[in-house]
Amino acid sequence: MSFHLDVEIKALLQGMGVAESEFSGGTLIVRSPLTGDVLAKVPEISSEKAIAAISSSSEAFNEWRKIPAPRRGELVRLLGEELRANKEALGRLVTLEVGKVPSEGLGEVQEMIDICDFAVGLSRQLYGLTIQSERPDHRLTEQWHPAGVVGIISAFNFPVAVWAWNAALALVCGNTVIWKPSEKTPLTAIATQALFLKAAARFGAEAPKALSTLLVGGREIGALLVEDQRVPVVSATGSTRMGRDVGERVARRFGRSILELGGNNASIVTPSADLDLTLRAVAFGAMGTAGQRCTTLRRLIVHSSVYETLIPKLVGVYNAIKVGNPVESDALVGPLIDQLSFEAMQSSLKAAREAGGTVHGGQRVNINGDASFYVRPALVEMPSQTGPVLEETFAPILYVMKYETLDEAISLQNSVVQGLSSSIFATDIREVELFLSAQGSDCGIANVNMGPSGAEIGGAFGGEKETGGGRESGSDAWKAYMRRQTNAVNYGRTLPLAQGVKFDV
Ligand code: UN1
Repeated sequence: MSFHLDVEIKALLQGMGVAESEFSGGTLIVRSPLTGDVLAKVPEISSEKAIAAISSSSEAFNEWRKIPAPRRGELVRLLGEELRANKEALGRLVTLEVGKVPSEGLGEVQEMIDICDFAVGLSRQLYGLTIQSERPDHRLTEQWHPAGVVGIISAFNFPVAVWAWNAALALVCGNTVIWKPSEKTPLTAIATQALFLKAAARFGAEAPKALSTLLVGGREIGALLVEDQRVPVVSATGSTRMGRDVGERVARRFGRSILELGGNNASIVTPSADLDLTLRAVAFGAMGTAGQRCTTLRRLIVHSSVYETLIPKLVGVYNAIKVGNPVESDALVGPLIDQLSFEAMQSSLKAAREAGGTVHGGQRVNINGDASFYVRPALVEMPSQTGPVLEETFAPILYVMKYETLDEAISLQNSVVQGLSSSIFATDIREVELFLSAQGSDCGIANVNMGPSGAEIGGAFGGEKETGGGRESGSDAWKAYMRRQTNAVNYGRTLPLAQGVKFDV
């Protein structure tokens, strides 16, 4: 092998300020999907220590909420500086731990930097409202207060950006954060926490010790966050199965959850589409990140008049795309995260064949031996939207179907249980506007002339139906990390009651 992953990992982590004891001698074995090699053995936290960490975080909240929001923004600005200074190293670590191609590894860190910038500006806003009171000499307003400890449960595929979306907002809002990363990606989390601690040290003593806490461990550690009354907000990214469980348990104790769950994202290609642009967008949307984004394009709904032009070309792109180890080559498609993911992909392809689908690609490619799982992305022509097409398989499978009328296409796109992202390829304004109207896409994200993935941080990110309804990142997503308080003030000398009620004692 031309590179030594464990040696490089050690140098990267130490370069970002991580002590060796944090990634060696532990029980959580971390493998690189690039080669299957063991990268590190990370110590896991015990339940007792995790419960104590929740206590420390609640105490830290009592201090942090007193700091003015623009000053809290300064800490997030420093975090953004640390991320800028360490972009190459952290991006590389994302590539080694998750298998993302280098530009996507770096892009993930850029997304963290962007949300820090966004949150710094937000720290001087967090606006409330003034509302007209129905009573004389009264003032009615609404203001936003921090919620408390925010639990963040993140998935392997965006191992650090999703933490940053949540943490940057939560921190400027005056909350403390506790992070339970995916068991598959603790190293990028440990590095990110080290960078946070550097920023906090530069910020000074106003930053309480337990402002941001990292809990490396299994499911039972995540469950502690989900069950604990002292964690009023739980933000969880992952499968619908996980989210249904988290959502129910958090709701039972009247906590708030922000859920980012499965996607089964479709694009509609209309007769007016620019087919060259469509081809490139579909390639990135469906094969980028080896199909392992929640926003990955999974269903392509193509008008019958352009099907015969577009699909053979697309199959050509699928045949030509370079699959490989992105550290050793200029491959655009890296490995799947692990064997389970490979098996899930193969079983979906089998089900697709049984349902009458014609499969192009999808076979395993031997790049770095038996312990890594590289595949050729699969394009599957389906006679109808059935079987595996209705499910999210977290792998590069694109199901392609034909349609005749736009109403039929929109109805196909909407008739799955997931509702994250969607897009239309069209230059006819009527088609575009219908797709964006109330009768159009039912998803949280609806794009025009681009694929469904690769959202910018400035917009609210999230989806409807079994995607969970949460919104993170831009727009007014910050409100989910705060509690709203309505304030009515009587500055007169009488006591007029609302609704004209009389109660003279
Ligand atoms: C995810 O896959 O968990 O829109 C999030 C995108 C990225 C985020 C994806 N900005 O593809």
